Amino acid sequence: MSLLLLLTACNHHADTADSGDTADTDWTEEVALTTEGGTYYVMYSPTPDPIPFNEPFSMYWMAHDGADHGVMFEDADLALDITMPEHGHGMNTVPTVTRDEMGGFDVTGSLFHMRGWWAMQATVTRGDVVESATFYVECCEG
Ligand SMILES: [Cu+2]
Repeated sequence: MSLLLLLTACNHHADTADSGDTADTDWTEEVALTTEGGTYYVMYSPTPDPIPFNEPFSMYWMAHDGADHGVMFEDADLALDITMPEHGHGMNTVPTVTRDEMGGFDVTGSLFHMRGWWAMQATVTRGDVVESATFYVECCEG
């Protein structure tokens, strides 16, 4: 657990260094992405869907091997860093990540308190292989 916290801290530091320079960001909403090293194929789905404004929502995350609908790892760990890159802040809540018996992750307690673009950096750790993918979400319909 301490390792995950450290990784989250490091990622947050990188985000902070980049904040204010989002001109090159590809603001595209995806629900499935391959991590930057090609090792993991990460998917998520929110509940409710679409994510509501200023209300708690849950997510289910899955980490597969590098191929779409490949093997879902049962022994991976997931850390999320959820921020608004254009504003340099995160959420006011701390989500809880719980791995289920299938190897997926129930994430509860997220809340988007501002409209605009949010970035969810998902970092998957399995053994020595730590890779991330960043999912963008525009908050919110309605
Ligand atoms: Cu904001």
